[in-house]
Amino acid sequence: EKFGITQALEELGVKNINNGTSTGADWFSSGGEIESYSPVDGALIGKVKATTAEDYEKVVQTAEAAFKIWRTMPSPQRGEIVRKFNDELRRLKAPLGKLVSYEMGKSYQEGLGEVQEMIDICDFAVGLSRQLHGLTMHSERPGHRMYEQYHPLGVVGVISAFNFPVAVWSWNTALAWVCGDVCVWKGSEKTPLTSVACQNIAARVFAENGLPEGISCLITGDYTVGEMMTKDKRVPLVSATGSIRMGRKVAAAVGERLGKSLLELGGNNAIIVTPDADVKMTVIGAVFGAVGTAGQRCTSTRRLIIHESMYDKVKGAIVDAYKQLRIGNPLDENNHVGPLIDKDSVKNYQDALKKVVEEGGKIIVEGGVLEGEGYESGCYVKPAIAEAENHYEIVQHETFGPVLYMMKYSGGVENALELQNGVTQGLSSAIMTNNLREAEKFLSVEGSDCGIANVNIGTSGAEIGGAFGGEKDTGGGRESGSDAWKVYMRRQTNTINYTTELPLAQGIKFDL
Ligand code: UN1
Repeated sequence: EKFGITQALEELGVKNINNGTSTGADWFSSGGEIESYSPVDGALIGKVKATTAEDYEKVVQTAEAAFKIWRTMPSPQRGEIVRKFNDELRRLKAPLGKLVSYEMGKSYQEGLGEVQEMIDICDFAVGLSRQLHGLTMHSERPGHRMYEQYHPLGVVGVISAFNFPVAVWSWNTALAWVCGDVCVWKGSEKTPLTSVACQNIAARVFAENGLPEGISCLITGDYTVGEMMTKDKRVPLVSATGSIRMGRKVAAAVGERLGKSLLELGGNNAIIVTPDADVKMTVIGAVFGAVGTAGQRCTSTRRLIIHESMYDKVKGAIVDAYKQLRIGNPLDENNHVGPLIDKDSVKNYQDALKKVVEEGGKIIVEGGVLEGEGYESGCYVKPAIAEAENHYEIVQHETFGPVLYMMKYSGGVENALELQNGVTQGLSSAIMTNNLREAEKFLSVEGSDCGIANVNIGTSGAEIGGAFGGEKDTGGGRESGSDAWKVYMRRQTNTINYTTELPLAQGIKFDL
């Protein structure tokens, strides 16, 4: 039995593997089949059916009916349900982490890490369920009280990507649930089985607690299924993670009907390495950032902006580190780098390497697709590094794979910041420095323009406690920690008059 996958699927209740039928949680889909192949070994793991327009209608009605029940449950009690869901995540961490690793291709450690993010956000949400605070204000009118409260929005649509097939869903749903919303989730069609596994866990917890499954709904399929939600007025908020191209479409469709969207789109994340950087830390941060998850995180390090005085030293240390990388089966914990998600992604990676050379870049760590034993899926590639200039078209573009661009800056940190901010995306950024002035400049109003700005840490691996997301083409949305919950609720300002007079605001006199 390969890597214990069959057992993991059984523990997760993902049924009927490879017999051509659905895999559980199947009330939501009756359309064409979606096959899920593992990039690890190219094997067919299972099939699910796609959601049709009729299925979608049923799903939204089920979700709307569930909302009527769920919204009246006190929020701390909803938190208690999230706690129970979290107990199940803790119990099933290993099989779910394994399925994530096998279906998506990230290392088992990172698969477990992703489930850990789910556990952490659920803990956060449980605490939050007692802290959905609004403010109270002093009314300008005598005998009046004014305060604000937050009410749930209704049906929240979640569109997530293959690269974090479970964590990003939970960032949205754990918060939305305690806020009193119900969720309809369209996971990536590249990772449908992890979606089914999560839906099964949620459905079981809701059923065991006498609650309708419609609090959590799953729809499956490609962008056309996502469009059913983005165009649907019954879905007041759509939270979407994915490419900038996808985000533009979502924002336009949701905006057209004046809905809300929360967008977490591409990044083009850089680490600035100053003359005061700790080289050892820089190497760890940069290499993990560039090759971790095979460069398929939104927060992956795409660019290194190195001061000329440090350039040769840092370049040498990083090129040496790349020589130590072991590429192969991500379920084997000795490997650092697993496969890309599919062959289209391999093609994008190859095109990027070709393009950077055409534009004048110089490859300093050769890439290439691996062949032979262990690499049968055709999705394993060598992490590559190119010396390039920031203005190259390919450098401006996010390639979802292990391609790192190195460039030099001279003079002060403001020159590095100009390069760093000189892209259309604005997700994550980092500076490696022991110089207080440089670090503070980087964090200042004149510094990084990204949603995430780290000092002496790489660009990837954010904790759930902070708000996650970024500016410019990254879409402006914030998910996960801090006060990101507010976007899942509608704010109401309430003013109560406890007198027998009716004074008007702004001192207006209106005598009858
Ligand atoms: C993503 O790639 O969409 O900060 C999410 C990180 C992870 C989440 C990445 N905690 O790298």
